[in-house]
Amino acid sequence: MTKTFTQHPELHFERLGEEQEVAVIRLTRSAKRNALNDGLILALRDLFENMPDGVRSAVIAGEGPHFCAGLDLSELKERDAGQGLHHSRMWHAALERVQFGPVPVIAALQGAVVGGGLELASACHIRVADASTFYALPEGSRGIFVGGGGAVRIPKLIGAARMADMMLTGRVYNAQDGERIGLAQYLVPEGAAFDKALELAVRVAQNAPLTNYALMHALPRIAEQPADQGFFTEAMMAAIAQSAPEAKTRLNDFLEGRAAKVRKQD
Ligand code: 1HE
Repeated sequence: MTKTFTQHPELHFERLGEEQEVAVIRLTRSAKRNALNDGLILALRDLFENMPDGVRSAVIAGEGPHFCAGLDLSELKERDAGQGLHHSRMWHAALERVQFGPVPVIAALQGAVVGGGLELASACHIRVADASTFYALPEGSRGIFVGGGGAVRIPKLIGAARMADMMLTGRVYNAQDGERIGLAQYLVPEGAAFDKALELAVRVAQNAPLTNYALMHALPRIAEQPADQGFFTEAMMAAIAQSAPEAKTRLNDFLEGRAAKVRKQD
């Protein structure tokens, strides 16, 4: 069955790479600092649920000087408790499709990565930040709370104490400190985040699909299991991965000198 998603005017989609294997998804609402309104959140979900066949990794980026200013505050009208609950659950459903979707996702960050923008970034598997990046959770000062999964995902990156500090005091982390505490895995010069993210996405796309699946779907679950169960789940996943024909081909390639060695990086 051919998958199709509905094109959204503020969510640009294209495919790059020699085999068009990398999906590039760009928030194109720079006049509003890529603030995420309900339409954009639903479009993200639709896209990840209907990612075209042949895509093996993805990059999420924001147009303009900022990655994403978070929730579109102009839509934050009076909601009763039930509506607020469903709104948050809508974000959860969309970002769950990013984190546990079809392919690893690399976020290319610059400028503001704030509020729901940080929640979106934290649902991605790799974050590449350029030197202009800054991170904040202004929900604390807006009288609200995170609602896009941030309370679950952000403490896994930086710990609950640092997240509480960001929300209680309005602390803003710059790019260097963000990388130091674990908000991003890569820090690159200003303007270089997209190219680095694309380079990584091309590399990630070369992995065996089952390995990428294990890293996206098994690893985070194993990390949450008690050690005894985690070891067991790891053994099951290892057995499944190594029995795939592609794993056997790759192992033979190494043993017969056709595959790259691990080399020290400069
Ligand atoms: C917006 C938004 C937005 C900008 N919703 N319209 N997020 C925040 O609390 C962050 C709010 N935004 C900012 O602090 C700043 O806009 C930025 C640091 C991101 C960028 O500053 P700057 O000087 O480049 O832009 P600007 O002049 O502040 O904004 C340009 C326009 O974007 C302006 O609209 P305009 O019609 O006057 O031109 C802004 O109103 C608009 N804009 N950010 C709506 N967020 C699932 S729960 C998640 C909860 C949250 O994410 S709360 C945190 C929300």
